[in-house]
Amino acid sequence: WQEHLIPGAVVLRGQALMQADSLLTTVAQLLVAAPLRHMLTPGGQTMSVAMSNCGQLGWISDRHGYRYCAQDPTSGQPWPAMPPSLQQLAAQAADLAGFAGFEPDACLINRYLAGTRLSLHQDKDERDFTQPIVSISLGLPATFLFGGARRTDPVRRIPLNHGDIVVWGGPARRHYHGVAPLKAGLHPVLGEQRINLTLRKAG
Ligand code: MD3
Ligand code: FE
Repeated sequence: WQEHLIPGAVVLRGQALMQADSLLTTVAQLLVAAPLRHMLTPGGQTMSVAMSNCGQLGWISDRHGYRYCAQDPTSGQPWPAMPPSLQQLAAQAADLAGFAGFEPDACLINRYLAGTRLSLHQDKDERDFTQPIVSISLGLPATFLFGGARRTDPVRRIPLNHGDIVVWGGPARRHYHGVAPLKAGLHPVLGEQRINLTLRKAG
C-alpha cells in the first residue's frame, strides 16, 4: 500500500521485501569492487555515513565539494555497473508512484551503524530536478526526517523499515531531509546495520 507524505513523496511499504535477500547478496558483491568509505565534507569533517556507489555515476564528497564522478576516487576505476535487477526495482517503484520511465544512472549505497546520522540537507547535485529519487531501506529501522522547502520548516519523523521504498519527486524533490541517529539493534538479515540505496538520474 501507498502513503503520500506530500504530493510527489510516496512511501511504498515493504515493496522491496520479496527481493531483499537477493538485493543484499548483490550489494555485498558490489562492495567488494568498491568498498564502503567515510568521505570528507568540504569543511574537512568525516561523514558519519559510510558510502559507496554503483552505476555510471557515483556521488562523492571531498575537500573540493560534492559532485558526481564516473570513477571511484579510491581505485581510479569506474564504479561497478548497476545491476539490472536494482534498476528495474527502482523503475517499478517510480512507476507505482506516478513517475513513468525512470532510468537511474547512479546508486548511492549508504551504510549506517548505531549512532550514524545524516544531518538535514537538500539533494541538489543532480542535473534534472524533474526526475524523482528512489530510496530503498534495508536492515535496521531508521527515523527519516522530512522537512520542507526551507531549512527552518517543521520536520516530520517517518519510520522506515527493512524493505520499504520511498519515491521523492515533484515538489518533495527539493525538500530538506535527513536521518536521525540510528538506534542500536540486531536485524535478522543485516545484523547491526542499515543499508540505504538511493537511486538517481544524476547526469
Ligand atoms: C527527500 N540519504 O543520500 S534516502 C542522501 O537514508 C540521503 O541514506 C538518506 O538523503 C538515507 O542524500 C535518505 C531518501 C531521500 C533521498 C533524497 C531525497 C529522501 C529525499 C530528496 C528530497 C527529499
Ligand atoms: Fe539526501
